[in-house]
Amino acid sequence: MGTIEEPTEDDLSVSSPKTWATGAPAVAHALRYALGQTSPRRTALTLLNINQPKGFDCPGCAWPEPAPGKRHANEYCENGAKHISDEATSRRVTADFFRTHPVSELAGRSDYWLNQQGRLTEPMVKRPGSDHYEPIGWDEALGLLADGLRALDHPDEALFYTSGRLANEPAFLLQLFARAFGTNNLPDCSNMCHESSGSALGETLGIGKGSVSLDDLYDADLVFVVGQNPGTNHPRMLSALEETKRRGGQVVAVNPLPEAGLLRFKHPQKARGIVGRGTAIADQFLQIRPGGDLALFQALNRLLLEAEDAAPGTVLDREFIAAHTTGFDDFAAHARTIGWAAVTEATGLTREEIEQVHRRVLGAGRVIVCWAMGLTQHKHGVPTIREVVNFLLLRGNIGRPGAGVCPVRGHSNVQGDRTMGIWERMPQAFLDALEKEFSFTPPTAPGLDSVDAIRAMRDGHARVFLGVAGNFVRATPDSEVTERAMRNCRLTAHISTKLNRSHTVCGETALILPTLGRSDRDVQAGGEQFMSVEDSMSEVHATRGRLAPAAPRLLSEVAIIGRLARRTLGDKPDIPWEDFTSDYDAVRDRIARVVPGFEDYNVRVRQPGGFRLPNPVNRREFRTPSGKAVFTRNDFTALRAPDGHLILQTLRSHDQWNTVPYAMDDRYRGITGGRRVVLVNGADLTRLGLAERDLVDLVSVWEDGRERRAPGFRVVSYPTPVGSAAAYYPETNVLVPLDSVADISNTPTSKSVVVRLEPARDRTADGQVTARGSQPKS
Ligand SMILES: Nc1nc2c(c(=O)[nH]1)N[C@H]1C(S)=C(S)[C@@H](COP(=O)(O)OP(=O)(O)OC[C@H]3O[C@@H](n4cnc5c(=O)[nH]c(N)nc54)[C@H](O)[C@@H]3O)O[C@H]1N2
Ligand SMILES: Nc1nc2c(c(=O)[nH]1)N[C@H]1C(S)=C(S)[C@@H](COP(=O)(O)OP(=O)(O)OC[C@H]3O[C@@H](n4cnc5c(=O)[nH]c(N)nc54)[C@H](O)[C@@H]3O)O[C@H]1N2
Ligand code: SF4
Ligand SMILES: [Mo]
Repeated sequence: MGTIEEPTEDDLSVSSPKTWATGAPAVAHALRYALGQTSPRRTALTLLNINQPKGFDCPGCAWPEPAPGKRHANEYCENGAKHISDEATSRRVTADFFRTHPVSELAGRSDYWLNQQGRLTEPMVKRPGSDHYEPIGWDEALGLLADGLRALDHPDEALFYTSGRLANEPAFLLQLFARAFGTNNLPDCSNMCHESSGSALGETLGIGKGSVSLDDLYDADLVFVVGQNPGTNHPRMLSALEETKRRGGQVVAVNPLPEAGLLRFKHPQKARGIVGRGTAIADQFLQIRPGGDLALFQALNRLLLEAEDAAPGTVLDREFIAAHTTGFDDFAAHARTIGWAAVTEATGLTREEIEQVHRRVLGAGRVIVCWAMGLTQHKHGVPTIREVVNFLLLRGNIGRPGAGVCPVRGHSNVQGDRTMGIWERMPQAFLDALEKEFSFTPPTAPGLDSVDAIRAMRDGHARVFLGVAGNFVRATPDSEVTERAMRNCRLTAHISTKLNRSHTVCGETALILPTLGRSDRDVQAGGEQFMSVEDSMSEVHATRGRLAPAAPRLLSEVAIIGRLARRTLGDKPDIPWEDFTSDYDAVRDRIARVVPGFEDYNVRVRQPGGFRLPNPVNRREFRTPSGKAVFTRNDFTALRAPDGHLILQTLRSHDQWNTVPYAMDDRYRGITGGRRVVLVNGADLTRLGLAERDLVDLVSVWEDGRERRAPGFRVVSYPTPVGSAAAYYPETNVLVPLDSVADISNTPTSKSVVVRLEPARDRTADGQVTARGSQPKS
């Protein structure tokens, strides 16, 4: 395993993008990563337990597992195996490590290097004025944090950030603690992820979640996969789509990039998947311009209205519209004004292509639309998703088998965390239920989301930051602004499994509180514990760590939050934090009484495969003010970069988990040995006077006139639509202006950043750039 070298960007090699995803090489690739992290024995143990009824939930994405009887012995994908191996690594970060590496040095390290150091092992503190983390006992660490919280002038000066890695039980306790402390400041990764979906679905259907199950997906006649790269980010979704196709369904993929998994799929667990050509996934691929999806769905809606005019009573589900919806007339009047010239300009698609999709829709009794970040992270993300809902409502494709909305979630429990109350704006009914159960009055003023949390730290209105899982300073936009904001805090603390940049860009006092991961066995006073999670399709099930904990001094998240809450709050309000820690059944009993749908939680979560939360939409019950589903009228929007500029999307490579790159490769896109690359259409290269491999800086342009620069990117010619570009997150977060957010959801517009490419300014003497790139030189 040896020492970890900083990666350089000198080995960049580019081949043409792959046209298929998954298969034998993928499995070998995952094993290679696993064996680089730990022993063959631990690798085998890890892989035997992932996604099995008695094992742990994959800590990767939120794609659901098939019902227990229908699971493979290997119910995981290449990336799932990598995510779990990354956690189960045998490498360790010890007190010695921090003695050798001052914080100022660590702040100049790459995300890759920090993560590769291994699992955190003991609590550490960086005291004011010091440049080193040093060991601290748990009692003292939690006492320091509790004192910091209590010393604030107002509870709203504290921030409690989480990422969707957190399981239900600690998530419920964290929001309980924050609210008992007196604040709704619960920013989370969802603010930067599917917030636009939650906003649009809540407003139109009355609940901010997807409505479909795996069986629905299998039974659909037509599935749209929009703004999503499942081959990399939700690999087992491809097995589900393969099944849809086997049963005669069709798939339409909408994406600016010809992503490998959308085109062809080879199933790694089936012999025919390993050899041969595999299954073609997309029956039709629409290579859309960034941000063109609103126009696309408006055009499809107009075509449906016109088809109904031509053959009344045959196209729209008139009965459903009359009985279950409002706003149809206003929506329809507006939809009829959408013009073809504007649509083809906004989408980059031809009228024939869109009419071909329309014919597929007419031939499909049951339609599902799946989407992810390609829709949510745009300024008009919410209207786009509302237009998708209009599209489904027109033919009654909501609330019946084989049809519905499918926002495909990212983190394994991001949906569950919201269900548990991790949201800065939980509805009053939830707050009332908390009050009844715990006899205190939760604050009602809305808290801060991720973007507003940064503003509050920047402006000195928030002074203590606690991050539970996640990597706040790397996941958020405008890295330089965010880092200054974080450094402005009096006290920052992180409950984490692995070292990341948020530990190195810290407040005056900083704490690292190391914790058990998903795969670690969790033994408390009441015996061995398990936790539970909710996937993207509202299935709630148990997750139980099976490996020996990474270090003897780790505490579980539940224990850390429980002990911190006790130290901070004392016995006011009277909440039995110790009971919660010794037996997680005690937490679940409370969840059962506070959160609708969790009745008999402790019994039902022990059934193999758990249980599914009911979605009222599937009974055609819409919890909107009118009690009906809502058609909306959405202003036509198209994205356009000024002359000489491109619209940049920031996306994930095949070899990373969010802010954590595992390697410098992106196999399916044909890129190896470098992440500081920008993918640009060949015609734009010619127009901009650039050549393949040129070294450029990406400079983002925003109305505040401030220059944001990501230095040292290699230009790669790639089939992205003319006028657009793509580069990896988080290296490009420095370019996303804090104030460039989606309307309504306040989600950073990570998929549409206006940039220009300039010849690189800073090169090292030999003309090379290092992977450190934009990070401050220490
Ligand atoms: N291996 C791996 N798996 C992951 C993650 C990871 O980092 N690594 N992250 C997890 C998380 S938290 C999330 S949220 C999900 C994210 O899953 P995705 O949303 O698939 O992730 P991104 O890489 O952001 O890719 C967005 C896709 O949208 C396309 N796109 C960009 N702009 C547009 C547009 O305007 N219109 C359309 N139609 N398409 C567009 C891009 O070309 C790309 O294919 O993945 C989860 N799974
Ligand atoms: N430019 C740009 N920015 C983006 C995006 C984008 O597409 N483009 N995507 C956004 C999206 S969709 C998301 S979800 C966010 C992701 O943002 P985050 O969720 O904040 O980031 P992660 O990289 O998933 O966090 C990784 C860290 O989590 C910790 N961790 C891992 N497992 C555990 C665990 O079991 N317990 C605890 N306590 N800690 C653990 C480790 O210390 C690890 O370093 O980023 C957002 N930012
Ligand atoms: S599809 Fe997602 S949840 Fe399933 S094994 Fe792969 S990464 Fe894990
Ligand atoms: Mo996400």
